[in-house]
Amino acid sequence: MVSEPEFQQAYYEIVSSVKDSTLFEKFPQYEKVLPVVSVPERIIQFRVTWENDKGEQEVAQGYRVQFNSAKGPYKGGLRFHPSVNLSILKFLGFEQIFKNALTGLDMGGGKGGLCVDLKGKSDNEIRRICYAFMRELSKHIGKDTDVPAGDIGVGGREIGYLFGAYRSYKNSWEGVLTGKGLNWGGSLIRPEATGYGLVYYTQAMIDYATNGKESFEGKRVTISGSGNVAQYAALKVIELGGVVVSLSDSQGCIVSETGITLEQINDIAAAKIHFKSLKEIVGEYATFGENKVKYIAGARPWTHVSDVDIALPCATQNEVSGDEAKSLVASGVKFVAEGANMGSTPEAISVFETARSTAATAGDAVWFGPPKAANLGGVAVSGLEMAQNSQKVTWTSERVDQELKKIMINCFNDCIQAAQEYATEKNTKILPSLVKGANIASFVMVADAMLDQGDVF
Ligand code: NDP
Ligand code: 8G0
Repeated sequence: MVSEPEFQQAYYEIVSSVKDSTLFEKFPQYEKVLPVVSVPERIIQFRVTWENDKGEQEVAQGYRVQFNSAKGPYKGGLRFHPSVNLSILKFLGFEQIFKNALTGLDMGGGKGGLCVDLKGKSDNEIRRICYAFMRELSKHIGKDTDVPAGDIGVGGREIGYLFGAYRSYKNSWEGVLTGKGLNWGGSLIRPEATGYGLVYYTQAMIDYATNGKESFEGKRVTISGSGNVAQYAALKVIELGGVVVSLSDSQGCIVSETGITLEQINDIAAAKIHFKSLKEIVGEYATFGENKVKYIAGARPWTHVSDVDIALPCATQNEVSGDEAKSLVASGVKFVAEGANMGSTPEAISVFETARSTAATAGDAVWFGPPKAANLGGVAVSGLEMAQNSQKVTWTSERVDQELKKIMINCFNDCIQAAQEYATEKNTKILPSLVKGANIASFVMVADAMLDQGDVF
């Protein structure tokens, strides 16, 4: 029986990459790391209860998975969503260990959340939920122990309430959360970082595959999601001359042949804070009257777009099936990079990886950028926020953006190097596997820290 399907999916992906390489043959000591790294150091599970606006008590299950601290304090977001359960948080926490290692900064891995639907809740209810959640979580975190941030359902507003609660319960103003407001300890570019970083990583892929001959200019890009990651990825694509042909939410998707505009994306960002659906937004905002888009209820964009060059899944896990991946390949996609964690199913990854490894030339190949590399810009700038907090300084947006670009390019190069050194595939002369490269490079970094410190013996 598969009791934790999402966690097992994430674990199996790493195991198959490292086992299907020469790593254990060259360095047998690494094999002992697998069973140890797969067990979280600690899981905290707790009751969260608050009063709703009608004066009734509500209750939900809260969690923090403190997965691995060999490389630094536990670091990773908090997800507030009705789908939250231990399997999902263990998969996210496990991914986070390896992703954080690839940033090159000193961060361990963790993830937490609350099984709740904030949609339709008033601002007062959201504040009471955040305070109630932090009443217990504050006992287990700290700036040198565990530093949470947002994730699905937890944005700037929620981070504000969570930080206020922590400060009040602990009588301490410290860098215990990232994604903070700019006038109370936040970093410039943190809201933009995941989406921008995803585009910088994809740019590195395009650059490598085309020998610097092509860029985002003129490329047609299909994006899913319409939250933090999707919005800033879309804005950066437009800035670089690309055309955003789709976005989506949990209810449906919008498709535009001529391109979703910057003004439309700004309207979506403003409306999403108030939990509006894309269907409502398209019907209510003037920018959608001027530039018509097609709304498709209950659909993901992948099978509704044509002539696309790039796909950026930015909503949630397992949102690209094997058949949808085939459809994307058939419509011309050459680059796929994941803003969402585990956006593609194993079947979809296999479609993309096969379209790379069996291609005759780089021009015919499809190249897949896995989430633990392609979306690490968010947590990387969280790491830079922690660094600024501990030095009590604020960097300019230009400096943070420069650092972000450097981190994304270093990570890309680490993935290429590890794939070329350890992957057993014969056909790496076309394009190396970034899935294998990211998994092997990050596994070695985490394994070395665990072996050095006696976590594995
Ligand atoms: P947001 O809450 O801002 O946006 C989430 C988006 O995904 C919304 O459009 C939402 O639709 C949609 N969505 C959520 N759940 C589902 C579902 N079950 N089915 C279909 N659509 C869904 O979250 P983020 O943009 O921050 O996160 C998106 C992804 O990126 C997640 O996988 C997250 O883990 C990952 N990520 C985020 C980082 C960050 O810095 N924020 C960093 C790295 C990865 P609706 O509006 O209808 O709710
Ligand atoms: O900043 C963070 O720690 C954070 C927040 C949300 C998501 C992620 C991620 O890397 O998935 C990290």
